[in-house]
Amino acid sequence: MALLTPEDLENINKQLQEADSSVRKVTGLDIKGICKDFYGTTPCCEKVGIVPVTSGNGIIGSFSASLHAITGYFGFDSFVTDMPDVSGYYEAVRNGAQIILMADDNTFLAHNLKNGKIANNQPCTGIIYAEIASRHLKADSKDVLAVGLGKVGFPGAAHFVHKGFRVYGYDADKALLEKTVSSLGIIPFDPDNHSDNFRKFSIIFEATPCANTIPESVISENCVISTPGIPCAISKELQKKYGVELIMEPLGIGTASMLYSVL
Ligand code: NAD
Ligand code: 2YG
Ligand code: MG
Repeated sequence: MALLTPEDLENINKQLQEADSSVRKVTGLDIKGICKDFYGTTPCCEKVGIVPVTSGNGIIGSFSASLHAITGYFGFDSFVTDMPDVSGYYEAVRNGAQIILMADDNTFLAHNLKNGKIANNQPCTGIIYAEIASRHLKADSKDVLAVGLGKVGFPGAAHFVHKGFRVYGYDADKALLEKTVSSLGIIPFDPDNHSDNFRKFSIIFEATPCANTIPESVISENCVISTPGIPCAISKELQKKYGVELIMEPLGIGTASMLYSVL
């Protein structure tokens, strides 16, 4: 399980602004615009209560503060509770929170107490990164390479399939790849094995906890790499060499997806 670190969350506002500008360049809409269009919701006055959680590996420095900054960035009124855990939950509800945001090591949730809707970060992240990539205005086809088919990657790959894309998928876990090929009907594709169906892609979606998972040979000039996976799937050198438009941000895009999905 790969947990966020305070270093990942440094300058979260700047990271969000940069991600927003890449999303705009690729799709013509900003992150808010995509969420609004995709979920068909708009925030009005929902107050968000952010509850720090101490269980497992404990509180991640600046996690709650980053969520506070992110919710503010997307126009939500939010507060972080003084107390963590159950006392913090009680405090959030008593202080008028309509939506609760909280995470332990395994689950990061958004729960709208008014309408009962609940969201999990992993599928919401996979789906929104796939949705952004699917809107690549200059894509040369509806073919996409999906690398990493786990808790974030699977729902992302499924979203592309649902939108009518031809999905080439890869996961280092062969059993998982086989299972996904049969459940989603995607095409198995090994980026490191130059077999018959080897080719380049103008849309790549990546959701692994590893670096350098996208070899140079699959990258088209000016392709979009939409990747929630941390650390980055591709080196700065390759990004520059191929004019890659990178959509990558550690927490905010996925959180926006969760929030809009529970409105
Ligand atoms: P997971 O463990 O469920 O899935 C990761 C998958 O990647 C696994 O199936 C694994 O076999 C595969 N994998 C590992 N190395 C690979 C390689 N070299 N090539 C191909 N596949 C490989 O993890 P997850 O919950 O899906 O999270 C994936 C990543 O996304 C993590 O880095 C996590 O921290 C990150 N994440 C980011 C955000 C965000 O907002 N940016 C949100 C949630 C998760
Ligand atoms: O309240 C806290 O400070 C901690 N209990 C938060 C723990 C979050 C753990 N989860 C992760 O680090 C991520 N894999 C999921 C967060 C989504 C964005 N990457
Ligand atoms: Mg994110």
